[in-house]
Amino acid sequence: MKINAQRLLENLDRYAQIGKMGRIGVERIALSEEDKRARDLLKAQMIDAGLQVHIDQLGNMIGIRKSKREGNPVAFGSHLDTVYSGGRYDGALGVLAGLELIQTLNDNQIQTEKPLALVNFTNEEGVRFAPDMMGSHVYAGMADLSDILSSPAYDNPNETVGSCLKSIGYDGEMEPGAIQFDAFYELHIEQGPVLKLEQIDIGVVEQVQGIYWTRYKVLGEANHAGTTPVYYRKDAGFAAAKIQQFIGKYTRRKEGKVLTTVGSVKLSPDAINIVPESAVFTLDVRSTDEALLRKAQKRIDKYIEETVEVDELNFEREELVRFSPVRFPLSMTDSVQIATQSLGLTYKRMPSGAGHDAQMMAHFCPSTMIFIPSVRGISHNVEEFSHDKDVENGANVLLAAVLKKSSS
Ligand code: HGY
Ligand code: MN
Ligand code: MN
Repeated sequence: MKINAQRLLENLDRYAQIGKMGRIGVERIALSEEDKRARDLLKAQMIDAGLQVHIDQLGNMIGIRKSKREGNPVAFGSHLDTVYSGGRYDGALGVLAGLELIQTLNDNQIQTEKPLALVNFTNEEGVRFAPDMMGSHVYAGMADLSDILSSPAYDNPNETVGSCLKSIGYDGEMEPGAIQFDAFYELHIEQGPVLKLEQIDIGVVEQVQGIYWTRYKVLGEANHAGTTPVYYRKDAGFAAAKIQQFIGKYTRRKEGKVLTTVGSVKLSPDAINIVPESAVFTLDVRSTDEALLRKAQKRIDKYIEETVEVDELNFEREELVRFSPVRFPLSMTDSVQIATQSLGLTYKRMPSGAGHDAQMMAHFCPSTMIFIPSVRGISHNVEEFSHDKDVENGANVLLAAVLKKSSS
């Protein structure tokens, strides 16, 4: 049995119109009006596919397909939110391939032994509200719901996760985690260059990098750009530039083992003729090795403390995310490999550089991921693209793996 590729591709295109950006890009920020529209469409399609829809208190959407017997459902899904100037596949592929799986079983009147669950997790990207993988993080019982609901938007402290959930009408009743899963599968684009470069159809994901997110605020003193001698300056911008240099060099010295990114830098008052009073910047550190993660974080913090001291400045440090690397159980990664082989597709067992909801689900039930190739390895970019054939292959691997998992 195979999925209906045309229906899946059309559905991907339909969701890509919600928050459409440029030629093929999408910007659908978590808890925004666009997120609401995509959620409303998914809810209608879940009901249309005969699923029992549950919305939890963090807006996670779970559609249950009943089966021959009671029990914990085999779950699959991902997220509908995107980053700023994002792509149409990151997240949406996993949710819509999951919906297509359900529709294919309906077309063929197939009843599985175990129930099935299609999931859309809230705020996987974390670009407006920390932490990322928020919905799955809470669903897996790894964070306190009330803390998360009070998490403020980076760009507007008056807006919180809770207030925005309410405004889009997805502050559900169900307690996160109330529905236990038998297993969890996430189909996702690789978002890197490996599968494409090696001309491989499917990535069998064995582990996911750990992620540390920290926000720093370096505090100097605003002063006149023309009258303030160098020795008299408390230049937060210059200190931040030195720190960024150090961070960039650090990741190049540890080539491939640790990745560090300064993705956001905001100077204030941000004027051409004023020595910057403050510099707010973020640090994203990643590695599959927790010890290297900790070492990198410690070394960078030490450099920041030294730099700030020498320049007679102050600084504030806010830990946003500390997610450990996870390794998926062999039983689950083998189930993806077997499904891939049964379809005559090539595969590579590999790690994931990006964080995913499956990384959180790994703390809740046996989980794993399926990757398809990303053209030019581009993602978190409006040019993100995967070929139709790869989308179809990924969805068929998901169908085969879930069918097997839910048949006994
Ligand atoms: O940051 C990540 O890796 C994911 O896209 N949220
Ligand atoms: Mn994603
Ligand atoms: Mn992403």
